[in-house]
Amino acid sequence: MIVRTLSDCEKTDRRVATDTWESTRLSLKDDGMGFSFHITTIYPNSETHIHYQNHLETVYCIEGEGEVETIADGKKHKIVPGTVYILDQNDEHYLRGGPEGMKVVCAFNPPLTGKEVHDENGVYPLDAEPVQG
Ligand code: 9YT
Repeated sequence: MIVRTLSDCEKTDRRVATDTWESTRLSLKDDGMGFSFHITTIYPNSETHIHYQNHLETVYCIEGEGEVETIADGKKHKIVPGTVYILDQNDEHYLRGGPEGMKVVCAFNPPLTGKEVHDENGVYPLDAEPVQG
């Protein structure tokens, strides 16, 4: 069994910060779980263009408020605590933090290795094929 705390992980390179979000990866590929598991803060009044073409992601809001706009259809989805959004179609989207930002829990399949950064298209490079359920 593996036991970690968020506060310990935040002090290591498991924590990654950008201009619009910061994220601590509690579990990564090398844990062998088939997914990675992250605690992410979306900064207030931010907008991030994301298109995980190589990853599936599930995101559950635990604090704050924000919005996801799916680019293919222009639909805007309000995100509040208790809301989950599931990018089952590798959906290209804008992720926006509300006035107080938002805290979310994310799971990625395939798992992130921890080294990825979004490229200019909001994509993480592929490390492995997704495992379909
Ligand atoms: C919700 C989302 O995808 N935010 C971007 C950061 C991501 N959760 C990560 O790399 O940890």
